Amino acid sequence: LASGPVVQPAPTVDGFVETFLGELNYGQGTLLSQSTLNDQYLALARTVRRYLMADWLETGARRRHAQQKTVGYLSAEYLLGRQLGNNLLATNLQDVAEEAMRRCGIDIATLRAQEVEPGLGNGGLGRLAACFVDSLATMDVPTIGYGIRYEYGIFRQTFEDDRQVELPDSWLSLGSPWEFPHPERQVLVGFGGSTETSTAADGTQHTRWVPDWTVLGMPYHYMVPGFRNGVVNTLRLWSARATHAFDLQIFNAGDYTQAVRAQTFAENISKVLYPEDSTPQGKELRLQQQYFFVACSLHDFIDNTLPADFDLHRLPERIVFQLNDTHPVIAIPELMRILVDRKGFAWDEAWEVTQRCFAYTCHTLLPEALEVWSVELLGRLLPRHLEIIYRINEEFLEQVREAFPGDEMRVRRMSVIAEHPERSVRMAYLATVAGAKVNGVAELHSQLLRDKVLPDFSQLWPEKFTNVTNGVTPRRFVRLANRRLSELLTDTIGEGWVTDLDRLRELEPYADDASFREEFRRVKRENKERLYRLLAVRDGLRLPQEAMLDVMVKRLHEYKRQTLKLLHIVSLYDDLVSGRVAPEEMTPRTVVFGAKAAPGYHLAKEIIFLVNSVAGVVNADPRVQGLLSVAFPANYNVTLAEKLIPAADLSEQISLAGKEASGTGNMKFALNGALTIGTDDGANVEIRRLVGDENFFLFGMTEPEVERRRAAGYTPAEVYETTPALRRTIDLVASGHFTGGDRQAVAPVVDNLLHEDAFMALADFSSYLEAQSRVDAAYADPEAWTRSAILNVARSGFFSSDRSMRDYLERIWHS
Ligand code: 26Q
Repeated sequence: LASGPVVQPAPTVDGFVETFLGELNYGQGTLLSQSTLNDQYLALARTVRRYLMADWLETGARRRHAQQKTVGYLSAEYLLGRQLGNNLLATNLQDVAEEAMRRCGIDIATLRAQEVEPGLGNGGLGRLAACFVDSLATMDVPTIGYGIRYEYGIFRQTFEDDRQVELPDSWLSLGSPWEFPHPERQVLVGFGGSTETSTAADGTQHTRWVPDWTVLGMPYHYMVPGFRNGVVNTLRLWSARATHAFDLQIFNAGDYTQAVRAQTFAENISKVLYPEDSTPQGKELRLQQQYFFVACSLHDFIDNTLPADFDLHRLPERIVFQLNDTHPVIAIPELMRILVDRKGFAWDEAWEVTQRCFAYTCHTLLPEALEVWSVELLGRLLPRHLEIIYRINEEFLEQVREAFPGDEMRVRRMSVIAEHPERSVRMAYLATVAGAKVNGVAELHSQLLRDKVLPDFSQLWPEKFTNVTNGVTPRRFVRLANRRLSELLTDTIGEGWVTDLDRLRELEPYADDASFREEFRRVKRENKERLYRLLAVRDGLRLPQEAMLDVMVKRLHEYKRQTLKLLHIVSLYDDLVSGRVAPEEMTPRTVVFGAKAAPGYHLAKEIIFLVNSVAGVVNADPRVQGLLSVAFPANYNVTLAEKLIPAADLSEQISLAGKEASGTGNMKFALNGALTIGTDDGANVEIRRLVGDENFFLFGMTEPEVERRRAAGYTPAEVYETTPALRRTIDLVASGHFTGGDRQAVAPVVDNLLHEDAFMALADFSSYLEAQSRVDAAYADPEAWTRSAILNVARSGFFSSDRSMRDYLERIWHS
């Protein structure tokens, strides 16, 4: 058996053509001359897949043999993005495949465009999981990514009359060449029912859960290739199937339609990704999803991955489950149940093992986003788990009483069970009590997590808390998305940067090299041209080539403050049309937004409407032609991000300080040579520290200033009254200028800003505008701007997710 990863020899174009035609003929059952684009895409994907298969099998065998500790990444979301390009890159087959397709008379770019990306995530958290598994494969860390194979991923966004309309994302409908169902690894999962306790002859009690309905989990395996290192790890996503036993019963009772309905009911569990990424409702189906994938995953590892005779007392030597936010936290009582009820462990023994098997990553600071489940619902769906949670809590609270005698207030504050407004389980507290480690996702966030979200816990267990700043994979977000920059980098400093991003430092001296700056600008220009060609075809947009490209892409949220960006645009527009600023004084700008709003988040949808309305009027106004344009291409996703980010000059990271846990788009922009305008929030803080103050446009209140301002009583209307530029801007919006005179249509956003403004956009308006003037001035000096852009690239190597993974290994998984 091979002991290390084996890198396969490079295949030939002839061999590739032969395999491709074989897949087309015998896989798709068609002739090249008869085949559709989709036939060709599927055949190409299956061809690439074949080149990965030997490495996949070999990696699996090597992992089984080596018996090392595995990382079990538990995440309800993986926002993978398209697979074909990534897998061609990982296997170094890009050129061979392109030439092979050319010989068949096929343009490979057209085939790549056929792929519907697996959008199995909402945004940052899901994309982070995808970056992490990429890095772990590239670093040859034994990893299993566990998650849910949603039949419908994040909705497809369209606009009708400037308003968001959601369409289902049926990403599987044209065939899914990257997945492998494994029916032999199916798992049975129970729900509902009750618990039974019996007492043995020796007096020991034994509890058993008797569920009243079950579903099957069907695993689908996805390849996670490392970058040209012969490693292919596995992502295992679960799909819900009806059990035969269940419907047979009903069939036998003669009720055919009822049986079919039962099947549909079971299969609903993995039907659709919930599109809310904050303040989610406590929906029963969502809890079913969470328990479903977690139960499948634990069973899969314990009973189908470990050797049959493995002593589970040593489980922590073989697995660490990383909890990607609280969504998989029900895994904690599930492992306790497995060990105590099924494997005969004593409670204390099981607790000891469980505590060492889990670590928890928190991704939020918003109190309303902290997940809680009502005791009523949890007890109905998972009665045994609720009992276990109660016992964990009892023993934990005893520990608190011992550490802080007489402090019953503290005990109530720290209880895993909240009493108000209804009795419910605080999942973040459960994760903190049970996990060996708790981490935030950027330095500032981890600090606020300790001080604001979980202060009592960090006082009790200071050593539990740590930080791991997020990162992004340079393979997808630089090497694949920005081929031109990648070639320039490789020509300049060699190709080592792709797997050792700190080497971008070697670029620093070139910031002062005029011919390198010229090349760097050429790369940006060509990326812009490519983007504008795409947006012309995709969205019918015509954008000027020369203007500064100013990009704000992220989920639509009040705290992220897309409205602040919008106020800036309106203010620029007003300055121009009112003559306060002469055309020749204006630095031409194109602003691009990309954002999906949760379908039930009404204010967010009103903001989308307003952005589209402003874009319509601005773009049609001849007075600002070529000086100011606004584009809002629909359906921002990973695929579009890969086109937008490499073309951007300016990255908008303008959340209210203390609200954005980290951000990861901010990192992608910096690595692609955009300058950031941003608040002192999340990972912006670290970006600014690394790239240098002079290469970053900082504005806005700091987190402590936000706190003080709020404590003093924040009244947005006062800011409006006392800031003339703001007043003009809001008045222009409120007048209906952008909505064909309809004042009613803008009222939801305007009224909210004037009377609520929960995220203090108005308070930061002046500071933001002032920073934007600095941006305009800086952009007017191309040499200085380019120098800053190059330094952003050179100094952002820290934000590789490879570094994040090293930090997790060092601070969390190896301890
Ligand atoms: C929870 C329960 C029920 C339904 C939905 C949810 C849910 C789903 C997704 C709650 C939250 C999310 C996603 C959160 C998220 O993406 N957070 C972001 O995580 C990034 C990676 O750490 C950070 O960079 C961002 O700052 C953070 O907002």
